Amino acid sequence: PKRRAELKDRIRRLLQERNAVMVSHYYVHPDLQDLAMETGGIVSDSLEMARFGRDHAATTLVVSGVRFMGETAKILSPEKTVLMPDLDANCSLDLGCPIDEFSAFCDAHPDRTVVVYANTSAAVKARADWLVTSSCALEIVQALKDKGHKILWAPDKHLGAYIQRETGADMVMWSGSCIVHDEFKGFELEALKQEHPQAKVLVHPESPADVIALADAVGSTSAILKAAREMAAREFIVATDNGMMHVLRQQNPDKVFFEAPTAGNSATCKSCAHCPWMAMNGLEGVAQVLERGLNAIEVDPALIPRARQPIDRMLAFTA
Ligand code: CIZ
Ligand code: SF4
Repeated sequence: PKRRAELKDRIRRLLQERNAVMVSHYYVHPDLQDLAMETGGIVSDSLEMARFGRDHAATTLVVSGVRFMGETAKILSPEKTVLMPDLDANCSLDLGCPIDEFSAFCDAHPDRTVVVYANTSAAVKARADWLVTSSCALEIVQALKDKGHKILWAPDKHLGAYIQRETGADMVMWSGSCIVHDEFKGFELEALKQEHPQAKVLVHPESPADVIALADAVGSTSAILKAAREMAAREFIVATDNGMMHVLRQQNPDKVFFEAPTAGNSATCKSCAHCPWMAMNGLEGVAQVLERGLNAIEVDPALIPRARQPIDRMLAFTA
């Protein structure tokens, strides 16, 4: 605890010295969430992280999250220094959608509007017409469908299938998944619901269809937070990364939150639903990168103007 307090003090001082601000995702360690809030930064989903980073006056952004979040920040603010605690923090959706294969997929469907999830590389974004996150994907695809567009969707197959069911849009899909949300299990969730019959079930749409089917509310991290605040229930079962439990409990001290079951979730393993890449972010890493200016995210300058187009469209749509 002493070491933790020292690290936090050092980070506070370094943020000031470096004219830097912290931008943390809901799935990283609670220390990094709390420190971001205390020091004038933000804890949020990737959409709001991107907007905040773009609009903030700091010249250095410290992005605690995964690689695509740092890259998006850099694409929106090439003049800022974007530091990440660990450059190896990646994402199975990004890794599962390499640009060469994705480009060939786009070439095979030239008549379709290309909509990609934020969890992708800068090169994939540079092939896209629209970027979406889970908090705006449904509205954006609905708007495109209403204008007569046929969609090419990548990379998350569960989120894509959910959006297709909800909007009826004509979509061809890449077959990626999130290793965290893909592990939630419908059968076990049904059993947990029976143990807690009053509990409302909140599900992130990167989860499999049989898990989504059991939900009382389906949506992005921000939608899950809103549902937890607004629903009258006292108990909730939550199917998303358990990093979210911190802010859920902070915002709702009188309510009880259970983690939805994953394959490995048992009496001995209560916290399986946690992204191993998000977990690579820590106080030590933040202090080190600020101290030494390490781990600056670089994006090929030749890609930036094109990769920025779909991001700007999304930010304008959701403004
Ligand atoms: O699962 C993720 O990485 C999420 C929820 C990203 C985001 O858009 O905040
Ligand atoms: Fe990627 Fe899933 Fe980790 Fe999010 S939780 S960064 S989607 S692997």
